[in-house]
Amino acid sequence: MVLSAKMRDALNAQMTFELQSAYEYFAMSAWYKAQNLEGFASFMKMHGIEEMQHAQKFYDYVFERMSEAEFGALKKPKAKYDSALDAMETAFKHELAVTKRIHDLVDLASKEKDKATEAFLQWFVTEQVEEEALVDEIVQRLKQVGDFAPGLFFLDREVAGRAQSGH
Ligand code: OFO
Repeated sequence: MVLSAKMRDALNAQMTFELQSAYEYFAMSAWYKAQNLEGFASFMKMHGIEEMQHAQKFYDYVFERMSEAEFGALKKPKAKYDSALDAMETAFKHELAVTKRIHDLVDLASKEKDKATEAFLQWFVTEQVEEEALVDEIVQRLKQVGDFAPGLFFLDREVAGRAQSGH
């Protein structure tokens, strides 16, 4: 069944937002790299790649529903942060915004009586719980470390391991 125009536009907007998320995380990765924090840089790069895969899921789904995918414009991502913590807190806030958007999409699907889209979105609902928890955990660790440089170096290596294992 073809998507309703409202549902199609909302899913396309989310596809663009996922690409914007990737863009923000790649820019964050570049900032971490410039600070010689390679572990955080790879973590953010992996996160950016995941966001591109999320965009791909929306893209494929819109086609599966015999509707047209439409790309919106991307904004220039933020390039400078005050600290490793500032960048990670920004990522956390961004994930909260994603969660809100996904939940709004579920509400719209339910209003449109679109059961298939509601089911499709459940994967994202679960994924957001995981992503929020993961980024929050790193924010909390960064808060514990504070300005203690050796602690930050240690955490950077730990986060590098996370980026490799994907968790
Ligand atoms: Fe990090 O989230 Fe996509 O959906």
